[in-house]
Amino acid sequence: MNENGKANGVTTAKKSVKTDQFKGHDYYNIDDLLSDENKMARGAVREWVKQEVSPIIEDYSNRAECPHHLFKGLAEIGAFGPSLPVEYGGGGMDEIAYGIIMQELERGDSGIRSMASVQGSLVMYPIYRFASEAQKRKYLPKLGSGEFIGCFGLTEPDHGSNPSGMITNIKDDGDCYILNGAKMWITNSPVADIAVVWAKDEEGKIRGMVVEKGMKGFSAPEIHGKWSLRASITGELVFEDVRVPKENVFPEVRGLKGPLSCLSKARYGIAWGAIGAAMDCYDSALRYSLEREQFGRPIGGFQLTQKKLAEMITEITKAQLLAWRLGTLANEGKASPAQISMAKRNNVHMALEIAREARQIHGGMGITNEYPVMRHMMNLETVLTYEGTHDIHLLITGMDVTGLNAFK
Ligand code: TGC
Ligand code: FAD
Repeated sequence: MNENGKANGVTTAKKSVKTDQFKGHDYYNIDDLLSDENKMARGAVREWVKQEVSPIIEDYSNRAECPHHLFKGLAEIGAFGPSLPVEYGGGGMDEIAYGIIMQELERGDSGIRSMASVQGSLVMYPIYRFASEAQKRKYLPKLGSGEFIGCFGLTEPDHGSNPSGMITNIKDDGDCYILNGAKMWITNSPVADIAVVWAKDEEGKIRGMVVEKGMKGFSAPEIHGKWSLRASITGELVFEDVRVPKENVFPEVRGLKGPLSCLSKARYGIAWGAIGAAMDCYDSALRYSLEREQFGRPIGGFQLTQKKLAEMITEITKAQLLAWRLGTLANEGKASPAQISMAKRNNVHMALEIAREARQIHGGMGITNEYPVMRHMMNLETVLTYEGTHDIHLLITGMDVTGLNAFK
């Protein structure tokens, strides 16, 4: 918005609204359930997002460019592996702190939260959990400090929801394995220094390994043309007879539970993150409803607008309670994969519905980048699909409650 009230060449009628009219998002006093450490982490990340992300994000998203310079800042605020041990590059905090950090990042943009989710939960976590001590010492401090960027390669061009069908494979060749295959839709792959890659061995067992940038036969071309998550860089991973040293292969873990346990960590973070995107859309819609007048009064005075806003804050509150309870279970090591699936599915869908309703409240202005809602809405289309689609998570719940497996 410029001084003349023009946004993107469109004249708007903005009035200033007193923020003390806002009730905020904490409708059920969830703050009372948070520790001081949780609140401090939230405050620090919220401030960082305000300073570093909000002023630039529309521009980067418009240009479909990833603000890579934020990697260092993300490391400094402890966004990479908040609940991993400090000695391995993490933040040493609890799972609720991890969730709330993801919430605040996604209030800025899902792509920024993705940068942190991938680095912490999909790269540092598998190395911490599955790699040899030497590999942990080699990679984790550099990942935690943002010196190294990592990516996670599970999805293949022909195997998305069904990763167990993967064809990427390794063959034993003395002191190394020869890796062949391709991965698709990999967040950060074109800029990554290392990739955690999942491939089948000669017995057909899924193995995890660290592949380093510069290894002969390894490339990571960028995928262009995304209308969603435009401030996040996505690419492929292509392996043509890449010689991966044996010490880079995770020694113990076999099978799909390796990558799926990393996904449980990341899906948990998304269940919280989506709330942040929903809050930003709700804030914008509430503010606009009080500023914008039609028929001689603020549109927030119309019953249909109030219905939208009341339902938004109700759904945000339900999602917060779901995330908080999931967090307490996670702190006790008791959050099951199916419970995580339910929260990821519910909260992302909730956020997408809120983005759509918020867009309506903004009328025509809602489709512009003067407001954050359309960007969040487009981002959330990806969030609904990655880390397991909306329907895959429904089937995981279905399997859990019936004991019958719809996938086999
Ligand atoms: P299934 O036979 O059910 O399971 C195989 C083994 O894995 C265990 N398991 C889990 N372990 C930990 N956490 C979980 N969430 C787990 N889910 C299952 C399971 O107990 C079993 O263990 P064991 O000991 O018996 O071997 O496997 P399935 O082949 O039938 O597949 C089930 C299904 C469909 C649910 C699974 O394949 C799935 O979740 N598919 C969705 C794929 C997915 O989510 N891909 C995400 C790719 S990464 C990504 O999107 C990153 S986005 C990054 C960003 O934020 O930018
Ligand atoms: P498909 O599996 O082909 O699914 C297509 C449709 O069919 C979906 O609606 C799905 O729900 C439905 N479907 C499939 N199977 C069933 C079934 N059994 N019953 C009912 N419906 C079914 N992957 C990574 O490994 N690492 C990453 O960093 C990563 N980042 C990503 C970033 C972006 C921007 C995007 C878009 C994706 C990313 N992914 C990543 C991949 C993501 O996890 C997959 O897109 C997702 O798992 C779905 O796979 P797919 O796109 O092949 O869809």
